[in-house]
Amino acid sequence: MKASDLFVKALENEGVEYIFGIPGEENLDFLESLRTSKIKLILTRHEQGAGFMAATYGRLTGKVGVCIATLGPGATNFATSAAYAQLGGMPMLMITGQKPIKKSKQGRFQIIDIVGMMKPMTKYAKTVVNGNNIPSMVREAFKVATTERPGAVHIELPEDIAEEEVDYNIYPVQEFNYPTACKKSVAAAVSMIEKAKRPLLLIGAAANRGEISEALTRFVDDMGMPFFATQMGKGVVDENHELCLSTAALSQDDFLHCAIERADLIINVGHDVIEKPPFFMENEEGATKVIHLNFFPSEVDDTYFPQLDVVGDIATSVDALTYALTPQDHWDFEYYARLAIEIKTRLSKYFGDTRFPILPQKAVRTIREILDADDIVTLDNGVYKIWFARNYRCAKPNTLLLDNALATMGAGLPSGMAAKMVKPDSKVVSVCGDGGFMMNSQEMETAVRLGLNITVVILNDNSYGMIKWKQAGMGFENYGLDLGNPDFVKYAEAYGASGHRPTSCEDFAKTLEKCVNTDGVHLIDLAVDYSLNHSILNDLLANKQCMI
Ligand SMILES: Cc1ncc(C[n+]2csc(CCOP(=O)(O)OP(=O)(O)O)c2C)c(N)n1
Ligand SMILES: [Mg+2]
Repeated sequence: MKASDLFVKALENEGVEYIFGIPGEENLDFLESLRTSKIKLILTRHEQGAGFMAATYGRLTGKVGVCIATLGPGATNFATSAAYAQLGGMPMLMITGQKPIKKSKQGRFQIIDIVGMMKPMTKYAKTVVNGNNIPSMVREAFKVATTERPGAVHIELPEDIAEEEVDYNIYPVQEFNYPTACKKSVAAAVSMIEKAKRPLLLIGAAANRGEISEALTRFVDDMGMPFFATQMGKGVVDENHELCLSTAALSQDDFLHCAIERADLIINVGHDVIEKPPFFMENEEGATKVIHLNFFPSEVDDTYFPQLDVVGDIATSVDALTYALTPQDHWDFEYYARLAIEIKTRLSKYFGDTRFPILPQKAVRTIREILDADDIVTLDNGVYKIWFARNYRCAKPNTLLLDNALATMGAGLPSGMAAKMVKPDSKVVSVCGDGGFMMNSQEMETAVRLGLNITVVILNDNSYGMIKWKQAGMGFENYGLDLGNPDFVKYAEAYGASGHRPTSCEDFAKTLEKCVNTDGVHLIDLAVDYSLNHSILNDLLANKQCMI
C-alpha cells in the first residue's frame, strides 16, 4: 500500500477523529489518503489556529489532537501552538510536509530545518525516512504525547516518502497505567501532614488532567482541609465548596497569600513550574514546607524546591493519603475559615456595580451567572485573565480554559471552537481582548463554516491593556499601547456571524443570555473599564493588612 495510506490507517488506529490544518502541495498524497478515511479534516484560516484547536482537543479529551501543515511557512506557523501545547501539557501531534528527501530539483526553495526548529518545543520530532517505519513512529509519538507530562510531538512526512510503497503493519494501542507512589514517600507525606499545624492543599494544572476530581474531593471532605487552586487547576474540586479559599491569580500579595503565609505546609497536588508561581517558596529556616505530589518529580527552581516528592499516579497517591491520614486535633483551620469569608466579600465588591463601560469584575460575574456548571469559558490572554482567575468560580474541571503556561495571545477563539466540538452539549463563551482577538480573528470564518454555536466576548479597551497596566505599575508614562479597532459588529457580520454592542451592564446580560441560547456564531463588542486595575491590583493589594 501507499505510505500516506498507511499513515492515515495508523492515525485511525489511534482513534483520531479530526485533523486541523491547512494542507500544502507537499501534503497532497496524505490529503488524498485522508479523503477516504473516517477522519474529518477541519480546514482553518491559519496554521496557528489549527494548532491551538488541536492542542485544546488534546487538553479536553486527554487524546492526541492532530494538526497538519505544509513545509516551511506552514510549519513555522505551528511554532507558537507547539509551545502552547508543550508548556500547557496538552497532547498534540503536528504533521508537516517536506520536499522529497531522496532526489529533488527544487534547490533550497521553502526548505527550513523544521525538525530542528521543533526539537526544543516538543517531546519528539522526527522525519520519516522510510515509509515502513510510519506505524511504529505514530505509535511512539502518540504514547510520548499522552504520557505525563503530556505535550507536543511532530512528524515530518517528505513528499517522496508519502508516495512510496510499504507493507501494512499496524501496532495495537496498549493501555498505559502509571506506577503508584512508593510506600516510603506516602509514609513521609503522612508524617509531615499529621505533624503540621496549618496544612493547606494546593491544586495545580496536572490535577486537571485525568480522573482526579473525585479523589481530591474525598480528601478535602475527609480531612476538612482548606484548599486553593492555581489558574490551571481551577474546578478540579468545586470552587463553591466552603473550604475553597480562591485561586492564585497573582504570585504574591493577593488576599489568598495571607493564608499561604500562615501555612506551615502546602500539599501541592499537580502543580509544576510551567505555571506562573502561585506563591514563592522561601529558602529560610522555619519557612513553609511543600510536598510535591505529581505524576513526575519536581523541577528545582528559585521559586519551587519542595521538601518531599510523592511521585506516581495522582489519584492513587491522593487516595493513599486519604486512607492513611487521620485528621489531627491540633490542625488549626480557624484562620483559613475566616479568611475564606473575607476573600469572598472582597472579591464580590463590584458585582453590583453597573457603571458602563463595564468593570471586568462585573463582566466576569455576569458571565458566571448566565452559564451553567458544565459550560465552558475559554480565555485569550490579557489583563482580564487575572479577574477571571480570581472571580470565576468553577464547579467542574476544565470549565475555564486559560493559558497560564505560555500565556499566548490568539488562542481564545480557536480554543473555544475546539471546546465546542469536543463538548457540543456545553455552551461555550470565548473571552478575548481587542488585541488578542485580532491575532486569530480570521477563524471566525472557520467557526461559521463549521456551524459552531459559540459566543465571543471582546473586552474592548482600545489597547493592549495588560501591558498598559504593567507600564503604569512600573511608574512609566502611558506610551505605545493604544490601538485603533475595526467596527467589531460589522466585522462579525462580514463573516456571517451576528454582532452586538451592548450599551449598559443590563444590556450585556440580556445580549449574552440571548447569544448563548441562539444557534450560530455571535460576537459581543463589550466596552470595558480597566481604570481600577492599578488601584486594586497594585495599590490596594500591596497595602492590604492580613486579618489577625
Ligand atoms: C502572542 C503574544 N504577544 C504578546 C504578548 C504580550 N502581551 C500579554 S497581554 C498583552 C496585551 C493584551 O491585550 P488585549 O488582548 O487587548 O487584552 P487586554 O489586556 O487589553 O484586556 C500583550 C501584548 C503575549 N502574551 N502573547
Ligand atoms: Mg485590550
